Amino acid sequence: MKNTFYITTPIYYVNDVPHIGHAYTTVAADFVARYHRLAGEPVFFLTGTDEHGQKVARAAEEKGVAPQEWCDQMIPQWTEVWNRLLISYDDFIRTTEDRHVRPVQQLVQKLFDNGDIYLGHYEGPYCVACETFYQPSEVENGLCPIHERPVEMVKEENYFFKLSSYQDRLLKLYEENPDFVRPEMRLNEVLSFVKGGLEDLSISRTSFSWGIPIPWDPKHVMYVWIDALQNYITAVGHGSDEDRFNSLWPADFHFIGKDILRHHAVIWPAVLMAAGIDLPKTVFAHGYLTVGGKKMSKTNLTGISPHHLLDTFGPDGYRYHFLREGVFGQDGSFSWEAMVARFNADLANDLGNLVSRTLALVARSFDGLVPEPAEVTSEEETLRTVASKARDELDRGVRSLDFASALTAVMEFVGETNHYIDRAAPWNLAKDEASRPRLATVLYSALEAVRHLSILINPAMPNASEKIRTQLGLPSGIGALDDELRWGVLSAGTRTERGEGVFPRIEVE
Ligand code: ME8
Repeated sequence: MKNTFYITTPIYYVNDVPHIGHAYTTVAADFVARYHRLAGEPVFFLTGTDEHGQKVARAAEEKGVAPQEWCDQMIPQWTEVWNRLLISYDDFIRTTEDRHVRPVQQLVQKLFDNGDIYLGHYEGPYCVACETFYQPSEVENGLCPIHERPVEMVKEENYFFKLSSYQDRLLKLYEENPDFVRPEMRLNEVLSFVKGGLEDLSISRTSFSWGIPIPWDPKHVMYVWIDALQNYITAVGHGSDEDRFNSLWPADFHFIGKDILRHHAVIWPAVLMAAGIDLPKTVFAHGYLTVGGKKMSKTNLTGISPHHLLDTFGPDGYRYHFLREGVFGQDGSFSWEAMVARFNADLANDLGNLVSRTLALVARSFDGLVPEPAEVTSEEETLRTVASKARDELDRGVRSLDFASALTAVMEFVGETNHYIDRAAPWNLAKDEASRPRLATVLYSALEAVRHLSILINPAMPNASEKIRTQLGLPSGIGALDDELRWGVLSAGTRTERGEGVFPRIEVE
């Protein structure tokens, strides 16, 4: 029985190092994975690398190294970025691993034995940058519709998968499960593509050898996508550990960019149908990060390195920006200026300042010890209501993949807490001994709000969450949400620590 929330990113080509487009998908998936874990659900979060095919083989050739060696050299550059971005993947699959190769061969053999694969001739345009066959009608002026680079003409003997015979079953799938492809705009694209008629898919190549051999005819290597898509099942035990597979599959979400929608929404379900395997629940295709109005990509020399942004914004500022900016699903343009402005406004001025001023007030008036609150007023009641609304909105936002709303709600809670402190003016209360009980209540409530925030920001900003919790004198780690998000968990007498600012302002030269 499946009991685990299973989410995936694409497995990225290792022809080059990661850029902020790859990180966009991966950060989004990590945010969702971390939220579900925080909510107490078992989670399996998979990422990895796509290592076969012409694109990778050519990159290796240009550098004069063998393809496997090239892949091995690239891996640390990918994992380093994921580590810096605090990506909490549970597994990292590489398609050159034996645990992937063997089950892939078995599955393809099964499709061949069942009569879903036949030998034929392919002739047509192919884009190596996206490793995709196109219809001549899709190619304008000899250029790939995605990469706008020249396609190559391929003419060879290939094995074909009978994709065309799945057309009706696919249409029935989209009709019966409108959530199979999201957002709706992408579903409509897929529907019109499939209704336009499906051609059988060439699934092998003979003109180069960097791929998984076709088991019954090893002069052919598998078309890289037929191999790559199966990572989602081989990583969780398909073909090696059926009990494990049944406890994890089907995936709840495949997060992808819209460039690889057809592969995931058409080819993948058809292959699974042919193999008699359950289908994933949802393929979510987000839009492009654009630079200067075009899809940012290494191929077009507009790639921006995550390291560059991490050096300035740190992992929390980085993650927050891409989760909060724009609507997940649509295209969004990247700009350095917007990133600095949002960091300074939301994180340095609002959240960072809330934490540091609250702790400064507690240090000054109570020697850094959490005060015992006295009587509460409607002001504190309101703050509690805002806290619980933020929790609900975060939950709703993450589950519906509306990340901007989820984080807006959390930031509104930050703003409300700042207003609460401004209205209560603890700096005035501190001047008068008779106001001490009121001062204790106000600072206790501010600390409780900050403690709640340390939990609510955790999936988006894990390091900042941990830093704030340390400053509040809390032990590391967050327990069951229902217990943690009760008001009044912070014990009076706990020693707080004024550490360095959580989000120092970024000064623009
Ligand atoms: O396609 N904006 O790998 P890939 C947003 N190996 N996201 C972007 C982006 C951009 N400008 N550029 C890239 C492959 N991405 C295959 C996948 S899966 C079985 C095989 C992200 O290295 C986005 O998720 O070209 C996109 O789908 C993916 O990187 C493509 O990565």
